[in-house]
Amino acid sequence: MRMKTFRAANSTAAFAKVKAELGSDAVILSNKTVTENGCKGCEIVAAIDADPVTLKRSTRENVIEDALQDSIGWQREWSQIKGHILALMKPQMDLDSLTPKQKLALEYLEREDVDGKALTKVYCELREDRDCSIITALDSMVDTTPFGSKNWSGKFHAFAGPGGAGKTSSLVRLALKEKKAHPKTRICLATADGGRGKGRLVLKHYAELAGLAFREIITKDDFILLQKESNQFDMILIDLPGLPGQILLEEWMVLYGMHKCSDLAIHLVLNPYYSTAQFERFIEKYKSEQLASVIWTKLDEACTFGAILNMAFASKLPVSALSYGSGLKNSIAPATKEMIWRLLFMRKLPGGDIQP
Ligand SMILES: Nc1nc2c(ncn2[C@@H]2O[C@H](COP(=O)(O)OP(=O)(O)O)[C@@H](O)[C@H]2O)c(=O)[nH]1
Ligand SMILES: [Mg+2]
Repeated sequence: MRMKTFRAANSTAAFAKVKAELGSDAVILSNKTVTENGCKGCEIVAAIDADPVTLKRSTRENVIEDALQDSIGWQREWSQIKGHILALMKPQMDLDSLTPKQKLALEYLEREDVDGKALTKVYCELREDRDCSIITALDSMVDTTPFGSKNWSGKFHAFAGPGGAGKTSSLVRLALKEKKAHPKTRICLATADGGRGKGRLVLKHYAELAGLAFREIITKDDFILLQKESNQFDMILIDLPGLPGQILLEEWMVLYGMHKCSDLAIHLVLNPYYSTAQFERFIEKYKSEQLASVIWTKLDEACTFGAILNMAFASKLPVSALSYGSGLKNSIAPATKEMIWRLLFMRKLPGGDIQP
């Protein structure tokens, strides 16, 4: 067994070092807060069940062999198989079995980047009933739970997603919206994204301006503390970091002790213009029992909105908010189905603007 101690500014950074050096099979033996030169940080002791002498030499052949055996390779292969199955099914989607109006709607969705899986489902619904409108067919495929204390009774809300997706700004804007609608709500903004600095400062700044509480989560000890004082708050919004390369959301939640919090909903923040392969990767990376909704951002920068339907169908998660601008005001809305239909069929943003 090989054991090593890793230190970094927070658990995310320390865990990224563990993964990079010891790989995915490393076992965490301890994970604690340490103070060095007056600054709090994280120390992880990890071990791997391999003798360094017997570790494979990093030759070009070994690297390629490992890559071929990697699970990502397998995922790609599976994704290709699914692609082939859909390609085989497509000719069987006899559009002429639909009414001209239904056919037009289906062709429109394809142009809007609705993928094969979702299109096949819509086609099957329409074929069943010639009177079935496209909205009726889509209705069972998309769900919304508008973000806000009215619809979300849980206390903890964590915002996850790739770096730059709009997690911090969505969190701040939704907190301010909630505060405006219910001034007495006691809101706490917490950041677990301390490492990079900027997101943390933005959150702290707005918390101070709006008179909201602010907490920093550097290791799991800080989350334990936050849970202990949670009866002071009605809503706790946690900003998660963009997870480095190999780190999965589920393991990150374990690292910070958040996986056991039954009162925690994770909202996945995404932009509609990522590639299909990227979305498939995200579904794997952000898989979690606690995942409760998708927040779509940067709608004002997208030119098609099929991804909203694709993700809703693939993940079965409701959409909770739609963001359509970078400013603080009038740029995010708790999601409703009408908004999604208007986006999908009219390219009309929740604020009323039409996308070219
Ligand atoms: N155009 C546009 N920009 C946005 C939107 N949401 C966030 N942004 C911008 O995207 C950038 C990254 O946002 P941020 O919240 O820091 O992303 P994070 O890394 O996921 O926390 C910032 O410059 C935001 O102002 C949106 O809906 N539309
Ligand atoms: Mg951020």
